[in-house]
Parts: sequence; C-alpha cells; structure tokens
Amino acid sequence: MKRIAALCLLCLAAHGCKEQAPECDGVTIDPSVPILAFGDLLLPPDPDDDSAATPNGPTVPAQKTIFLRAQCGDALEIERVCIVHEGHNGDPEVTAFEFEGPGATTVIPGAEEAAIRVTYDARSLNGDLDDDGIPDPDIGTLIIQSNAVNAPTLAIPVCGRVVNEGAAIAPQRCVLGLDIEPGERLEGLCDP
Ligand SMILES: [Ca+2]
Repeated sequence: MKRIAALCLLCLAAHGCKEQAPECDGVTIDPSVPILAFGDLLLPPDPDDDSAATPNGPTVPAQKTIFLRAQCGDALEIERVCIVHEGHNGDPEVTAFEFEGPGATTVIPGAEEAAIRVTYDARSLNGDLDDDGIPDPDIGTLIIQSNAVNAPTLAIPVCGRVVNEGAAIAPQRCVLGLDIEPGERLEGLCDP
C-alpha cells in the first residue's frame, strides 16, 4: 500500500513539473490579444467634449490595452515600443494612433506583465483611398522589440475607421501591415 502511494506521488510531481516548466530556450513574450481592432467609430457630436458619446455608437477617441506577459522564468527586457503607420487617411502629418506604456529598457520579471494602452483618435471621416467604394481603415502596427526568443520583434496589427452614423459599409479587415516570420527580428522599425 505504501509503495502504491509513493508511486502516485511521483506521478503527480512529474506531472506538476511538466506544467510549470514548459519547454523553452529563453524568455518568451505572450500578448493578451493578437490584434487591436477599434472597429468603426463615429465623430463625437461635440469636438470639444470627448465624453459626450452619441447614443448610436462609440466615438473617437477610443482606447484599448494590450498586456504583455513574460513567460519561461527569465526577465523580459523591452527595448523599444512604437507604432508604425502611414497616418490618418494615408497622411503622414496626421497621427491616428498613439500609445502609453513601457519606455525603452523596461525589465519585466518572469511571470509578470506590462500594459500598453493604445489610443485611436482621428477627427475626420475615413475616405476611399483605393476607389473600391468602401472607406479604408487606418492600419498601423504596434512594434515591441525585446529579448523574447519567440518574438524578438512582436508586431500587433492596429486598425480603426471613422465612419458616418448609420453608414452601411463592409467590415474592415485588420491585418498585419508588414512581413515578418515567426521568431524573426527586424531592426530599425522604431527609428525615426
Ligand atoms: Ca476602399
């Protein structure tokens, strides 16, 4: 009887170890969401009062938060964070996405997480830039450069569109605006 009990304890211990220590060769980064899609938003009825939401839908500015969890023991070292995009309606002079979050060389201990809050704020309707009859969303990419082995350059699509109230238009596709392979590091994305 004693031998059976001892065997079972060994089983549990082995099982427990397997769950707590997944196979990994270094710290990994695990984003809470794969994309930040703001969807279709309306202009606020009073441009000077952002809190005056319309009854028919959410308005700009809008905010979403993504959490970055450090896994596999070691500390996650965030080197750079930025949002790459072409500006509202493709105009580089008009910023549509901004973020607040960890600055350069932020260290996140293993099993803890950092938050990045992204704001979408464009103050005119999105136009039809490619002449297919559908207003085109603003598409950006949130870039997180770190020492993570699974995604040293983590790229998160960020999308939003400002539309007329009651407009019946095709839903937007929120897709990554750059080519990156899993585990690949792209340098220079956050350089001005
Ligand atoms: Ca279009």
